[in-house]
Amino acid sequence: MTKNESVINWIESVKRIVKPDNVVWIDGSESQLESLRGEACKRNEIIKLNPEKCPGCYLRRSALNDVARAEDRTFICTKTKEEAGPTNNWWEPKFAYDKVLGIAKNSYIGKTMYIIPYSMGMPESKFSKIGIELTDSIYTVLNMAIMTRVGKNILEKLGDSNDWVRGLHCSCELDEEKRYVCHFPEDKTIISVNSGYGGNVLLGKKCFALRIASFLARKEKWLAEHMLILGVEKPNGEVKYVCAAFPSACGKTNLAMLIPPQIYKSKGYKVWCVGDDIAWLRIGKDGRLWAINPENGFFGVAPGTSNKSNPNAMATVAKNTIFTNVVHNLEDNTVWWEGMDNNPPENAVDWKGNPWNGKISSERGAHPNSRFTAPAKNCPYLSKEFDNPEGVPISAIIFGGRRASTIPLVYEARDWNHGVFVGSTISSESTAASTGKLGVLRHNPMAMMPFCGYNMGEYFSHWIEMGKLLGKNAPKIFSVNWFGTDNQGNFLWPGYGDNLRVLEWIINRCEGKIGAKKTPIGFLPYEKDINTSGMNISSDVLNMLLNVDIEKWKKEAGKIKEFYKIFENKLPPELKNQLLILEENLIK
Ligand code: GTP
Ligand code: SPV
Ligand code: MN
Repeated sequence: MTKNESVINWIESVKRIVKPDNVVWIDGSESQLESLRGEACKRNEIIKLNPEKCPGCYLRRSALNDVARAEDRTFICTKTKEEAGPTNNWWEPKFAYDKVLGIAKNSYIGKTMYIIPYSMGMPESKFSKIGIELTDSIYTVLNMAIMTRVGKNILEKLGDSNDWVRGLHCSCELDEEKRYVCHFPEDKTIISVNSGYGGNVLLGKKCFALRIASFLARKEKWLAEHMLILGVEKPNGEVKYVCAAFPSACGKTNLAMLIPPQIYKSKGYKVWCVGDDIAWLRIGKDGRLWAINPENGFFGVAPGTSNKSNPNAMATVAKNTIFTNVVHNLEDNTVWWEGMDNNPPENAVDWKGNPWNGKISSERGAHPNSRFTAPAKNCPYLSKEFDNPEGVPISAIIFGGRRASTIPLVYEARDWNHGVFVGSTISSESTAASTGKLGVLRHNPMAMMPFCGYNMGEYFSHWIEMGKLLGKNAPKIFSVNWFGTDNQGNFLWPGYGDNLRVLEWIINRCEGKIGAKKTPIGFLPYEKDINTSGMNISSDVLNMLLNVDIEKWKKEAGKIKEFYKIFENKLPPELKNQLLILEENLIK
């Protein structure tokens, strides 16, 4: 497939370690993928679903212990610990190579090595980057073929260059105790052993497009971020693009695929999806910030996705989609998950592979982190700029998390550095997207805590530096929180489509069309500027959503101060200063 010596030599060196029986190059053709699907079905690795009701769709049940990213087993292996920083697990590279290659040794005996050449970003784009993943899992091949641009043409584009990211995935025994995801950013290499779960093994996604890419982005002066990208089309046809960083399972896919409420629809508003998870942002020739989505598909949370909450996502998963760890409805060989509708199947198999009757079972049928892998082009509202090699110009950056209280529905940062402060102080309740306890409030700066490939203190400095480079072209920065609750734990804000009302306020602010209330934490909306028409929300509730509770914020500032300590002398002075400003504002 290629004469590239760096590629050939690396593959040969890995073959000597893992010892595959066969080697298959993935050429990107539909015929090859179709024969792999057939083979995986024969081996019971995937199940072909009803070809009439879900054409081209498959179901996968993972090992019971392998359902989410393993953050405590994910390592950044840089020469020094300081380079990885206080928020990453660190291993010395030689130690890490010995450890994981020791586990990988001989693990392909009796198996086939699949070689996947892929591009993150449009192959034609100068922003894109190439990777090659070796895997022993057809499920991984099929997912990568949806999530990235895969095939022969990528090798042609690579030519004899040595500039590509090496990825090795070994399923091994799926032994939790020997599960490791190791990144060697200095060698542009990723090695993942003993897992089959998305973020641990689709090496183009979090491992490359965030951890390795963020490491490169600092050097090359751009940003690799855990962000959705969307365009709001106004009635006059003008489209404004924003990107938003929320932690895992906090609403990126849903916001990216937002369907406007009726009163907006009838005026002619549309929302276009450019990406739902990752953005690569660069300063364009015109000095503005431009974003591409390096992915080619969606790896989305299934539970809660319904024709009511996200009809766009439902349309996206209607064909050529892989479902992982959802319910198998045996009546008609389709799938189901909690929150899809109020009609769970009776004759079904749950995500664990056990018989399941949704009408009487007290246990859930789909895993809370069950997922769909669907081609981007299935999305009815995919932006026509999705494939634009230049990306889209960004007017606003939004940060958010899952917070029951304290953080208002929306506010605007005073300037770039304040915005970086706001991003660096995101905290969110933990979700099922990673292993560990649920619902624990944790700091997750820029939603990148699990994904930053170097010292996060330096990452903050890089953000400050990007603001200097952008100067007056810097997008405005906002904070949102869809998850505020009342005393009974009910959400105060309906969310989903109604989030467009908040986006409209954000865009109006970017265009300088409306004023805002100056508060100790930043600019908050005047109630009248949030369009609530066609919505059933009381002025009291809106008040609660837009309230800044000074006592709670004093506690928040205390927690930020505590959190910032871990960065020691790497914390940029600009952020220290922003914390001082917040503290002063709160006692004024
Ligand atoms: P990752 O793929 O893990 O990065 O997640 P994500 O950020 O794309 O999250 P996603 O959109 O899949 O949403 C995760 C969960 O949050 C789902 O259960 C949604 O139903 C819920 N959710 C999304 N948007 C909203 C909202 O506006 N309000 C409320 N209350 N819940 C929401
Ligand atoms: C996330 O956890 O943020 C995801 C899913 O988007 S994964 O690809 O597993 O990281
Ligand atoms: Mn994500």
